Amino acid sequence: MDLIIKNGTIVTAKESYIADIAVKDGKIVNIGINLTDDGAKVIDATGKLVLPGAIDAHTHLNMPFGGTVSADSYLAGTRAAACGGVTTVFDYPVQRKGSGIMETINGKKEICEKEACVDYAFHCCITDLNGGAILDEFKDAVANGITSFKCFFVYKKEGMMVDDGTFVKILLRAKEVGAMTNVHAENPDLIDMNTEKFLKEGKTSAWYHYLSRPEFVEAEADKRAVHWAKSVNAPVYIVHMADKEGLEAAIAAKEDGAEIYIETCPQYLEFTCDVYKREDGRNFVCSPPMKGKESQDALWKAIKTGAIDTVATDHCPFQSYEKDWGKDDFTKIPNGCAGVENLYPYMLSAATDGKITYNRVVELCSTNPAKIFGCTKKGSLAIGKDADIVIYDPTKDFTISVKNMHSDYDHTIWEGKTVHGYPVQTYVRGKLVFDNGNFVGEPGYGQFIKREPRK
Ligand code: DUC
Ligand code: ZN
Ligand code: ZN
Repeated sequence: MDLIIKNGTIVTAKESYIADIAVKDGKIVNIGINLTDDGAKVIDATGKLVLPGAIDAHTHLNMPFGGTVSADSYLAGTRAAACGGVTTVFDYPVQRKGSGIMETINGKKEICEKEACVDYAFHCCITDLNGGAILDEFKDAVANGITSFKCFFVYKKEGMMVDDGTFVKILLRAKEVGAMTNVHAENPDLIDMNTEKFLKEGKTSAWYHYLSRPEFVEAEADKRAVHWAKSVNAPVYIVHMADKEGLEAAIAAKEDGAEIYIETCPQYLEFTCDVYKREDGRNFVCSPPMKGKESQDALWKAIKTGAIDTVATDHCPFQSYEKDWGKDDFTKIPNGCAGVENLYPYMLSAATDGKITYNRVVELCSTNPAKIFGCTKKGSLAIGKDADIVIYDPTKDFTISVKNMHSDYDHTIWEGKTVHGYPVQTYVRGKLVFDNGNFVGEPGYGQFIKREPRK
């Protein structure tokens, strides 16, 4: 035995109970009462919760975007992940016209082999079918553990958008090879129309970022994604759901038996569109933008009822000077905000406050993403699983500041937010990577997760 975590309250998606966990060679090998230590390192977790590491199923690390590159490298982003109790990140490399899927993924994998501090997987964003060759490559990608592909309904000018015909081809082929199709749903033509109008009228503050992509812009695209998925009977995973109308349409389709998964993000649960009226509103610019209170209430309701499947971050920070490019023109603000280090503490704090259960947080942030995306060794504290473990102190208050985060960005939308309860230790496959406020991991320790195809 290498490690025993004793007397903590073990939390799974289904139950909570006091027990010891034994770890050997990076795996959970036993769970029980009064386990003998056999010379293993012993951690006393009395009064603490023992949780499976979170899986952030949505990050954009080192991503060329908005005229620059997102501020967190794979090293910085995964270091921050470790310090927030995230033991696996799913990043979104973007396939460009003329490039192959594995060519795109292998480039990122090479960087991660040197830099990643936690385990990692990739969804591949498909932007061009290369005359059909990409669809042919899906099978090979799945055989190599890349079992999810993303379509952007937006970012036409950036060359990332796919049209409906392409989307349907991807849906069908993904289903055929046992993969999932993820979708960023907003309507690009409405965004362009609104943006042009506001710029002509001299309406250029961050508030107009929201008004150019309000609730309807997202709802139309959510409904379109749902409609196609239902029509061709293929699974779809809607990323960063933020609006009530689209959410309700997706839930209704799920209730009708469609295979639809819904992700939302902490920023939509915490902030409303009012942030765009603030002097520093540009720092909150991301797409889709935060919406009104009604949408936020609907998201929380769906978190509570179980209709939302996952919470992930869309972590894509930019430096202040880059956000400042859009001080007088919202279209020049690089889209994206920080979040990977705040995901688990924020959601667990909601549980500490009694809004939801700890079990539900584990389900949303660990068990469900593992199941949906085929990470069979992750997502739960059970014998045989990877020892991705977070020890959490529910009594420890923590006020988030850029000064106590572990990324490379210079500001955070979460500045000043106090969460109730905080991780004290994070283990990735049995190795301690975060200890009482300090990163103690190692770049290059993180491993690529070769995922299982869907059945
Ligand atoms: N939205 C963002 O805000 N940033 C990255 C990509 C995206 O879709
Ligand atoms: Zn997106
Ligand atoms: Zn994203």
